[in-house]
Amino acid sequence: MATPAHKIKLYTNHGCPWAHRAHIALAELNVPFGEEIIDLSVPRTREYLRVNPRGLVPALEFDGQVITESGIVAAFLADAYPAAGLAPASTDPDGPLLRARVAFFVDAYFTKAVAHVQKAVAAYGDGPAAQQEPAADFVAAVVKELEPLLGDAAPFFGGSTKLTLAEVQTGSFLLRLYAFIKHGLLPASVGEDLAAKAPNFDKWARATIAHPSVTCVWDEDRVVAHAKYRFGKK
Ligand SMILES: N[C@@H](CCC(=O)N[C@@H](CS)C(=O)NCC(=O)O)C(=O)O
Repeated sequence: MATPAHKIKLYTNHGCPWAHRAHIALAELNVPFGEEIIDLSVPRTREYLRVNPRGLVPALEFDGQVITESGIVAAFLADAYPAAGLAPASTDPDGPLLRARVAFFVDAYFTKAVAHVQKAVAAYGDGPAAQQEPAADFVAAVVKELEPLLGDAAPFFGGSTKLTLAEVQTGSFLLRLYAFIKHGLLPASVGEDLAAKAPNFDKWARATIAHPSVTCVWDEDRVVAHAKYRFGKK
């Protein structure tokens, strides 16, 4: 479908993990694109609401067509540029099954695990004791739901040597997870327990967050400082 001639513009904010998904996909596609940074600290302009009536980032303009919702944007880009190999075509012999496996993995991370991390980080200002239960629930969810889906043939999903939609969709959240452990926003036990009880996940996640396409718009100091300000003791 796609040729390098497509006109692509991303409405984004580099601090947003959802918009970050689109950046990871675009970095892997290695296609030129324009970007407009949307200031999320003020009401959206009328111009932006015309592009995306929901007012959120990301929004992708592709040859004048607007696509929103980060998961849909990422999947669209993977489909529009099949040669980049982010996802097999659904017409490939194994395509439907591989796509279903990736979709299930991403769904499991976001429906079973992420809420526990968010709860633990939100309890940062209440001290380590308040973080213990949600932190342990997160590790338990990873052990039960994610670890069995990852072989030890990392680095990337399904033993792939290059990023797939699984890493595109989770990478920005994994960056935050490991940065928050490193900077004390999450208990150190989360890192220790992941390494001990979910070694495949830990290996896969560490490979993912080291990938240059995943770190493309990542500003660790800024994200950590913002989280400490937002969730620290008031
Ligand atoms: N489900 C959306 C979530 C996007 C989202 O929540 N973006 C936030 C920034 S991280 C946003 O635009 N917030 C602006 C607002 O709520 O006014 C997606 O995946 O694209």
